[in-house]
Amino acid sequence: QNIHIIGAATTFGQPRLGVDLGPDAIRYAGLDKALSSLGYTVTDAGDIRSKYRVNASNHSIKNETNLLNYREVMDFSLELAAEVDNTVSSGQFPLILGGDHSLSIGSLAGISKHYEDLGVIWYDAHGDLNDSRTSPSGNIHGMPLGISCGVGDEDLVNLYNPGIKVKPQNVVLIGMRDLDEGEKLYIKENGILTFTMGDIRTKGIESVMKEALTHLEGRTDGIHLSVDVDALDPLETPGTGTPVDGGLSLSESQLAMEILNDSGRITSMDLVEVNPLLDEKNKTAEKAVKIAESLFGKKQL
Ligand code: DIR
Ligand code: MN
Ligand code: MN
Ligand code: MN
Repeated sequence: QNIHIIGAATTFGQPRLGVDLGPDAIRYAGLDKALSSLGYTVTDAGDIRSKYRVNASNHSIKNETNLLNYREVMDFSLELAAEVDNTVSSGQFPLILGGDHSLSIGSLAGISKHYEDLGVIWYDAHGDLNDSRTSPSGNIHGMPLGISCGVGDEDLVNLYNPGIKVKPQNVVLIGMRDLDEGEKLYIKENGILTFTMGDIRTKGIESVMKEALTHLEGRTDGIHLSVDVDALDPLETPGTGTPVDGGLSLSESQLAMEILNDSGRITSMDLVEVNPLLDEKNKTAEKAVKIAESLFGKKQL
């Protein structure tokens, strides 16, 4: 299958500048070559880049000052959704490089058009299930999964194609170690299958990934994988805006990706929150490439 890379060069979902350079950092770390040598045809759409400037004053805010850069995120998401939609229509695998995690609003809006029951595996330290009422920060990168499940601002929820993009029962959270109170409540009320770092330490990553796949078996007709590099420990991936100690190792993450590859059920992927301005010699982008390689079939020795 053809892999179509889409650079989602956005930074408006959070305040740390430089995450919009993530797609190029991952390219420089050798993504195209790594995937080509696994036998794929790789094409690259280049970057979708916001028409708004990051250093402009008076960025848009909506709903009691708690949806920061609302207009910027909205416009970007629409553009990304269309590109992702076209990619799926043409039978290619969309690999979306970020950019902050608000980009998943757009990627899920584009992808979900093609599935009745899209599954989502959210590999992250965070749940990204906030809405404008529960968010402690107003940063939209803490909200994309909630928005895709139909919670929060109506215009963001109904962006690109009206309605809920993902059913909460089709979501699996992996790597959680920094959940806000509102997110915990949402997870509980909706019975979202959640694997915290504590669960991963107890059960092991292999059995966690198998449980995740078993949960999505039968009920989903495609699975979108969203990897936030802050799922990994900051010792592995320091170049990211909201690092949280006590994360996954590279090797565990590679094994997790290998298991997903073996299942043959992943139909699209985001690889997000790589910020080269916070990194040590592009180390984080190099880890991102290794994660993609494992997802596309490379085995650890
Ligand atoms: C926090 C941080 N839960 C928020 N979220 C992050 O602002 O909503 N997501 N960093 O990746
Ligand atoms: Mn294209
Ligand atoms: Mn995230
Ligand atoms: Mn995160």
